[in-house]
Amino acid sequence: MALLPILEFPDPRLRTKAVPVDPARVTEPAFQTLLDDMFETMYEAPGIGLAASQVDVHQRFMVIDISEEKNDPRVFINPEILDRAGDQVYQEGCLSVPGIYADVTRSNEITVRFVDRQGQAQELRADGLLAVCIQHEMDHLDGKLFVDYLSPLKREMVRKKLAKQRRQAAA
Ligand code: QAP
Ligand code: CO
Repeated sequence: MALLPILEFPDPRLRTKAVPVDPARVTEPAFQTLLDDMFETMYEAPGIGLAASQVDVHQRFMVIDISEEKNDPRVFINPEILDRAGDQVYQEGCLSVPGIYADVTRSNEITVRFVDRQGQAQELRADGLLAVCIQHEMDHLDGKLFVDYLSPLKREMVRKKLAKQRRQAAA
């Protein structure tokens, strides 16, 4: 097991559009180890979701665990949203934008098709926080960050705040 470095805004690599995973590769040891390393990295942060893009792997998958007890690990490979209903506003954060939180409006309920860590096709109806998290992580796979929903001025303030945080951490 290993902790993976997380890319941070405004790193241009976070803008990469991820390519689909070959489902035949999912059960290979190298891919399973990468999933374990992503869970370890997410739990250590601590976070509730981590997309492969955030650890500089530009393939379409993510790990999520929204449970309090951190005992409900979920893997979504090649996710696709089949259906959406309603809107919800949630105050989001992101391991790639540390210390920044902002309200984002997303679908309240989604139906998502994906491949699980056993390589099996699945369909899931999700709402509430899980639905938010899936949509947030799927945005990463398309090179999109939650701060992109903010105005350009607010996004610039976020960039400056992160630069200052990094300067102070280094000093
Ligand atoms: C995405 O985010 C998400 O700023 C996952 O200093 C967020 O795990 C989906 C984190 C909210 C739905 C709702 C953020 C940890 C973790 C920080 C995360 C930080 C330390 C964010
Ligand atoms: Co994120």
